[in-house]
This record gives sequence, C-alpha cells and structure tokens, in this order.
Amino acid sequence: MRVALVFNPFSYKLHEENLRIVQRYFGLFPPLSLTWVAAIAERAGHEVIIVDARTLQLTKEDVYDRLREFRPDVLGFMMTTYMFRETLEWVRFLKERLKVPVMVGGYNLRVYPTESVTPEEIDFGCVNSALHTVPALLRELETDRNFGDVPGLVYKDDGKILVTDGVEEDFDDYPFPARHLLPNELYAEFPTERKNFTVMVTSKGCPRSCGFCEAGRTTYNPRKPETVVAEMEECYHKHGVREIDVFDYEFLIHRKRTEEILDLMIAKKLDLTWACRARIDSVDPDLLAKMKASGCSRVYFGIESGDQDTLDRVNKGITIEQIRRTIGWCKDYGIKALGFFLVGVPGETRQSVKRLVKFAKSLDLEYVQFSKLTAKPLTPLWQDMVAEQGYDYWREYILGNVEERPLPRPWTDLSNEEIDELAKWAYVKYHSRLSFLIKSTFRVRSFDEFRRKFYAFMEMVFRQEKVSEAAPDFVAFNENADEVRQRFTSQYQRSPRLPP
Ligand code: B12
Repeated sequence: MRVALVFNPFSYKLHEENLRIVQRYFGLFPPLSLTWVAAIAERAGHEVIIVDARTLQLTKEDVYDRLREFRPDVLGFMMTTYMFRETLEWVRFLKERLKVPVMVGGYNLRVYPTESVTPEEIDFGCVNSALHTVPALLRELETDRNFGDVPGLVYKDDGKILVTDGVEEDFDDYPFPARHLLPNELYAEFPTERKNFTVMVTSKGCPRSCGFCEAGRTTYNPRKPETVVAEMEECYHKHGVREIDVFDYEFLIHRKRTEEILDLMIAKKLDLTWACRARIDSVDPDLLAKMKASGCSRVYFGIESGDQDTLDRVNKGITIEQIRRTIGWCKDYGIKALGFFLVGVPGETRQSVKRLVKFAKSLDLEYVQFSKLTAKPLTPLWQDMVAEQGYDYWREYILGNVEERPLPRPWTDLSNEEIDELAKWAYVKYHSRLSFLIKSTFRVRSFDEFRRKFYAFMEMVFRQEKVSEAAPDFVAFNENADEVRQRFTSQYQRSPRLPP
C-alpha cells in the first residue's frame, strides 16, 4: 500500500505550559513518531512518504498537490492533546480531497482513544504502539477488512466505536526511525551547535513520580546499548548527523546501561555532539567525565524550583544541595547545564518567583526554561482537578466542546494572567545580564546559532505581548527559510496549482 504520513505545522496555544516566544524558537525537529510508523510500515513492505509541512513551510494546498502525485491509499497523522484541533483541520482538508482512509496515532490516543476518533473524517486510531497495529491494519485494508483482528486499534463499525486489545512488545524490536524520508539538513533546536541535527528516543517510560509529569510511574522500557549506538552510527554515516538530542524522559536513569552506551560510543570514535535530559541525582563526576569523553555537550536538568518545600510538594525527590553540587560538577567537566523551572507552583507568590529567578541566576546556567505549571493530561495534578471539578477540560477540547484557554491553577492565589506575566518577567530578567550575554556570545559555535539566539533575545525583550494571546497566525522560527523556498519550490510547491 502507499502510505502518506503528514506532520502539520502547529501554532501557539493558550493552554500550553510554555510562552509563545519559547514555542517560536524551540526549534524545528524531525517528526520522530511518524518516522517510527514509517519504518514499521516500510518493513512490512509498504511504500511510505513523510511530508514534514512544518519544516518545509507547506500550506495545506501544497501538501495536497504533493499527495495527489503520490496517490496514497491511506493517510496518517500524529495527534497530541494540545494540538488536536489543529491537526484535525489538516485531516479534514486532505480527507475531503483525497478520499482515502485516515489513521491517527500518538500520545493523545493513549489518553483519549475513543474520543480521538469521534470526528467522522478519522477512520482508525492506533491506541499505543504502531509495531503490531500498523502492519496488521494495512494488511486488513488490503484484504478482508476484519479490523477486529488488528491489535491495539480503535475503529468504527456500524456507528459504534470499538477498541481491540493491544499486545506486549519489546522496544528493541522496532526498526530504526525512517530518517531517510526527512530533510535532515533543515532541523535544529535552539541550542544546536552542529548540523545535521536529529533527535532520538532510546527508552520509553519513567519510573519516578513527579506530580506535574504525565510520564511518571510508567514502565521503563529501554533499548539495548548496542541498538542505541547502531542507530547513532546510522545517523552519522547515512544522514550526515553530527548532533543528537536524546529526548528520553530520563536517559541516564539506569547507570549500567548508560555506561555501556557511553563505552560503545567512545570505542566507535563517533564524532558526535550530544545532549540529553536527566535528573539532578542521576549524575556524578565519574559519569560526567565519561559523558564528556563520548561527546556530550549539554544536559537539560529538571530543576523546577529553588525552594525545598516546593520541590517536596511536587514530589521531585531532589534537594537544593544536590542541585548546586551537580551544576558545579557539570562546570568542572565542561558540560553545559540547562535548567527547566516551574512558575505558578503550589503557594506561588510574586516574591517566590523573584526568589526563583535569583536562584536560577546563582546557578549560572547556559539556558533556562520557565514553564507555567499546568494540569496536563495523565498527571497527578490533572487527576486531582478532574476529581474535584468533575470536569475534564482536555476531553472537552478534543470533543470540540470548549474553546482553547488557560486551565485554572487552584493551588496558587496568583491569577493566570499574573503567572503568564511573571514567566515573561523571569525570562527577561535571567537573560538581560551583561555577564550572561557576553559569555553566551563567546560560546556560540556557528553563525546559525548566533542568529537564532540574537533574534530570540531581541524578540523576548522588545516584542513580547504583556499577557499571552491566542496566535492563529503563529509561525515557528525557521533559520532555513530561504533555503527551503529555493530547494523545495520545484519539488513541493507547484504553480499554477493543479486543478482539483
Ligand atoms: C520527539 C517529540 C516531539 C518532536 C517531534 C514530534 C513527534 N512526536 O514526532 C517535537 C519537538 C516536534 C514535538 C512537538 C510537540 N510535542 Co512532543 N514529543 C516528542 C517525544 C519526546 C518523543 C516522541 C517519540 O518518538 N516517542 C517514541 C515513540 C516510539 O512513541 P510515540 O511517539 O508514542 O509513537 C508511537 C505511537 O504513539 C504510535 N504513533 C504515533 N504517531 C502515530 C501516527 C500514526 C498514523 C499511527 C498509526 C501511529 C502513531 O506509533 C509510534 C510507534 O509505535 C514525546 C515523549 C515520548 N518520550 O514519547 C513527546 C510528546 C509526544 N510531545 C508532547 C507535546 C506536548 C508536544 C507539543 C505540544 C509541545 C509544544 N508545546 O510544542 C508539540 C506538539 C506537536 C504536534 N504536532 O502536535 C507530549 C504529548 C502529550 C499529549 N497529551 O499529547 C509528549 C508525550 C511529551 C510529554 N510528556 O509531554 N514533540
């Protein structure tokens, strides 16, 4: 079968935890979920394309033109809760014109499997992993259409929405993501130092239980060190990758596995720069030395707060002393430490946000993110909110019953507007220090990196709105905009348009 997977551009949403400026400069990333689906479908013998409309700056009409040439038998989209309605607009537009079955998958299906397929344009939903579901679904579409035999599927039968049981899987059985279907040279994240840049996921789940995170208490399912490093080698040799950001919830949680991966990377002498997310208590000097030797450039730490009471209330399980010690070690070993912080935590006041920024400054981090604490689906905060209010905003949003808006934060006396304003203030205060600006400028490794950081700074200080507003015309910063226009015009953007 001919399978077309579409990654649609997405705008800024008022219910998001991040500010618009962060969303705009966060980066252009490979649509990793779809590359897994593509690789699984290709391994089962199907012909697949991925259209990354976000990075290639394609409109719905451009994508339609491209897909009319490809003539897909089935269309696929990745759905998150936050961007559900936007992706649905793309589904509607393309389904109406191409008139082929539409399958959707992604994290939102795990949270709201049946709700996600209520729109009539969506035919199938992959509840969890695509590993067994996608090959079986494509086989049934080609043959007998016995969808009840497909594991882990939501489908419609005679007006009813039905869900089949999934099957156990081993993450190691996945093929490598189909990066050969992507414009790998166009990706970069805000701190990217080298290109080509890509992201990897080497484990699923997280055994910890932070109160604000949806991944807590989920089964930790890692890929073997040999598999991880073989994927890195493929990235290096086949896709010209020189920088990888490992997007695992917690890459370093299993010490033995981490060391095996690092030893293999060192033995293979891969000239790769890499980054990962980690807990403050997952590293020590020995590990950092080995990470540095294997090419690690930066680590994103979930620091959250500079106040021990708050750390305890969100069940973070770390201490202020550990935070200071770990950041100090990173400096000793020449690894850049980046910090994620929360604004609008239980009991937050204007004074406590000031203390938070002071604490962040005292750590002298290379990069900070101040997110607005939000009751995201599947988090303990969300569970409490649904239980107390008897109402689930996210479910209603998926069903189209409610307009996008910031969620209530009953755990603080500050209003949503105040929290938004304070988060902006925190960014400006943190970054507008002469010492920080000078240091950051000297650390820049490429012109692209300089331009990205310079534009973000100017926009943050001079062009941010006072309180976040909806932004339907939002466009992510694309440092390759000219190149995209030149290189892809002939391939994707056809003029005059083909008649419908
Ligand atoms: C890489 C990544 C990104 C990348 C690439 C997008 C992508 N997902 O490909 C970027 C940076 C662009 C991104 C953006 C966003 N992301 Co993101 N992202 C991830 C991350 C870290 C890894 C995805 C991955 O490869 N996982 C491993 C694979 C094996 O699992 P999987 O993604 O679930 O995919 C499997 C199945 O779900 C299924 N499947 C997935 N898609 C499809 C599609 C079809 C057609 C089918 C049949 C099956 C299928 O098959 C896959 C293989 O088994 C996950 C967290 C995580 N560790 O999973 C968050 C995650 C998916 N993102 C999340 C969020 C919130 C976002 C943003 C809203 C952030 C933002 N504010 O901008 C945007 C939204 C993008 C959008 N279009 O809606 C949330 C989603 C939560 C939710 N309730 O929906 C997650 C879970 C992170 C988190 N814990 O908050 N993201």
